[in-house]
Amino acid sequence: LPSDLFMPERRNSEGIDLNDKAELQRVAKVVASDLDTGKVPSPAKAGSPQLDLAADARRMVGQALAAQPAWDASQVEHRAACLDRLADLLEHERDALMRIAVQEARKTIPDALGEVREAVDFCRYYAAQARLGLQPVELPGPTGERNILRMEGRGVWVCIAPWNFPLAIFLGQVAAALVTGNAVIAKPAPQTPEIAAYAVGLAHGAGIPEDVLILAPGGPEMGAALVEDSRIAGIAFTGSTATAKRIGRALLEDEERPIVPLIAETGGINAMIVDSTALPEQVVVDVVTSAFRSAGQRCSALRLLLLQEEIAERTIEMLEGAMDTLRIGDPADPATDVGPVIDRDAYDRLMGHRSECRSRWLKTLEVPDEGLFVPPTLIQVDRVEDVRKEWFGPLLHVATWKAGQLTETVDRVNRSGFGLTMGLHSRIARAAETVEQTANVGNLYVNRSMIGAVVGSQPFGGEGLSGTGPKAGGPHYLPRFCSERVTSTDTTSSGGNATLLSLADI
Ligand code: UN1
Repeated sequence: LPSDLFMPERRNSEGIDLNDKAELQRVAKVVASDLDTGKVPSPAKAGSPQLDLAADARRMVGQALAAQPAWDASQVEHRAACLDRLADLLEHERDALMRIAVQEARKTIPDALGEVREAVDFCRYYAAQARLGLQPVELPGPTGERNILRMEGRGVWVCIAPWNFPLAIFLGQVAAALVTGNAVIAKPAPQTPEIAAYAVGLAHGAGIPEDVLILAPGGPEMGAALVEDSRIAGIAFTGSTATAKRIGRALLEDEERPIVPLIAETGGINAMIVDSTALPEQVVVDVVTSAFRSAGQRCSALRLLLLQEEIAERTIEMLEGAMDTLRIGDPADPATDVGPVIDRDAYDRLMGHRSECRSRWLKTLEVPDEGLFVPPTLIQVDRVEDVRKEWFGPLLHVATWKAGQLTETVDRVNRSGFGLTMGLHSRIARAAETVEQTANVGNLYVNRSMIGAVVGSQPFGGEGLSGTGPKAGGPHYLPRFCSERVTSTDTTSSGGNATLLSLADI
């Protein structure tokens, strides 16, 4: 991809120059000026009663259906330019967006900054990809006919976003569906409606018609009502595996209904394997970042650390020391490393699991009394198989493996059925090759942290229970939102041209 078309503005793996303390302080001041930082915002209400909801959903789909053909007929360049303008507006509104991300999603300042940057990157990247890949192409071949392949919008897409990337993933899905010529009904997570509303307002300001992008705030009932409408042409969903399966079932249930694509990006039980040749200091930094940054609330985050027996004790000791340096507290304070979790449900679930494992804690931390802070905790487990669920928070399970059992260890991780991210720390090239060949994951990270995939360079998404692909922020994402249409025309003088002429004459 020519770099003048797209270059993420990233200075490290997440684009945040964390050493630029002055910039972080400046941003934090702006963010804090409008925050009542002591208060925990209450989650948004689910919305109107069920009946109105179904009618609302139908009305929105109808509205979008009516608007989509004109949008699809507009030039790719026009739609891409809208995304570029949206990226400019997001940058212009960065401080306001960060403020909402801190308040509503409880993001730390560096995470809120990363959130806006990633949203900008998605818009610019998909604009660039659309300009490159959505033009009609003539396909060569021996047929003696002219064959034109066109990529067109499919119709109305429903995009359902998670609360953990309420701007970046929300807009990433929406931008991809829009630039490919679809109308979109965008349903944010019920925990994060405000940042979505702000973003949709900016998108309209960037020239995307209001009927082409419609915001549908609400809870699971709203999602279900939209999915049930057989007129929709596709669903892009990021969230839990269970919900993705429910959506898939709903889409296939009705005999009469057209078969439409579901793009799902779901969870994982992400493991990092560390062998005895790994550089201990780097391992510690990367484990702490991968497991505890964003309070562990990323689907890419590390859940299961697998240490080669020989180095287990020493690594755990170092990790315990490193955990003591984590600052847990108010997300609006730029010095904070770990903020609260998203809501009471998440808190109760995580604290329940943590209590059940009490006898196996290797290390846990003190947290502020008020607010939904889950103490970052290291939990010892005997076997890979002991972690059976994705625990979406700052709880890290640790097990050991024996020298000579690298392939078997990867196989055991694979058998969970999830396949999102995996990490490897090793200085042995052969080990990296083995893991690369054996791991059934979408994103493998070698000798680095497991979070912070960069749009355009590190397309993100999993296998198996972790999702359907294609990878977000990668070169194969946009085509999945399109219908491919091929027109084959006989161009010989005795063939189709003559027929077309005489038809035109009639
Ligand atoms: C998610 O948490 O839903 O690599 C995805 C990362 C992010 C993607 C996480 N860019 O950490």
